[in-house]
Amino acid sequence: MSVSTLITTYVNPDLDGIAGITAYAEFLQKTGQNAVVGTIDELSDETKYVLARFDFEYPMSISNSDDFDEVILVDTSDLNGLEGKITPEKVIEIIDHRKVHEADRFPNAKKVQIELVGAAATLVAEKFMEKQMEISQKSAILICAAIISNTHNFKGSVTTDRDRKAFEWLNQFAKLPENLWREMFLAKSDLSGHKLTETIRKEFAWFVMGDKKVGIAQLEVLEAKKLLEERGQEILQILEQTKKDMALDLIFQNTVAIEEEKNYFVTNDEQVQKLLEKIFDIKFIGTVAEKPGLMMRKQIVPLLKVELE
Ligand SMILES: [Mn+2]
Repeated sequence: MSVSTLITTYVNPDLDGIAGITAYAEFLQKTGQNAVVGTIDELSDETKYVLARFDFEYPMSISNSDDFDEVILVDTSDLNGLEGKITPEKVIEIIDHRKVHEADRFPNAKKVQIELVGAAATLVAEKFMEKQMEISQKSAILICAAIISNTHNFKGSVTTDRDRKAFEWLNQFAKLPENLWREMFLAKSDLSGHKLTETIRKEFAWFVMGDKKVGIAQLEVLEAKKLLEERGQEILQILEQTKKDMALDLIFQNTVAIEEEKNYFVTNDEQVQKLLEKIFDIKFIGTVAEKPGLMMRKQIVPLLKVELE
């Protein structure tokens, strides 16, 4: 019997994960290996937006890894993000781009590529580039969009030359519309009504650091300042409720203000405020502190870990 291989990413995938698994399945197929793309739970709104924008079909939805012998993970390498739905022993390969990871919790992962580029999808693009292999327009568009999203249109501090090079190469195939980045960021800035709660919950992640369970919400928006002025109280309430629901010790929100090129940290937890003030040399005024530059959660986590462990 032949071995069935699943390519997947974390539960509630974002665009980087979807781009990575779609393109990597294509790469494997072109090199004579078959693997099935499957995703668990709902795709992020941004992913849905990009799929609809280009008339792409959704990847196959699955509940867990039960029907597969082997699993390849792209854009994830920790157990939390998989929510118990992927059997760690089945994972044979990992492609990811975060400093804090748990690749060693997957005992059969013989191939592990973890490199700190802006988008995990960049690592997949490089596989095509190395072999000078043609890539489909669909995979090229998805990876380009993922790079734009992850690097905040190349302004975020996660951006590397490798992301820029991959984007340039891919765009020959993708031929992206000029203002796609603005379109994409506008689409994800719509937090009207209860979209605010939904988005915070969906984009939420938590980590164990020392003896603390730390939750970090992350919003990437065009008009962050306005959002915080108008709905700051609501955000604090959502954080408070999430902290209770998930039995967290510490919680804060990383608000990534794409146009202002700033981060706004939001929390009423004094211990977190002190920690963030120390790490970033910033000052909380009330429940908000601002920091120039665009920093993603995955860059904040290692710095917090050093303080807490
Ligand atoms: Mn990613």
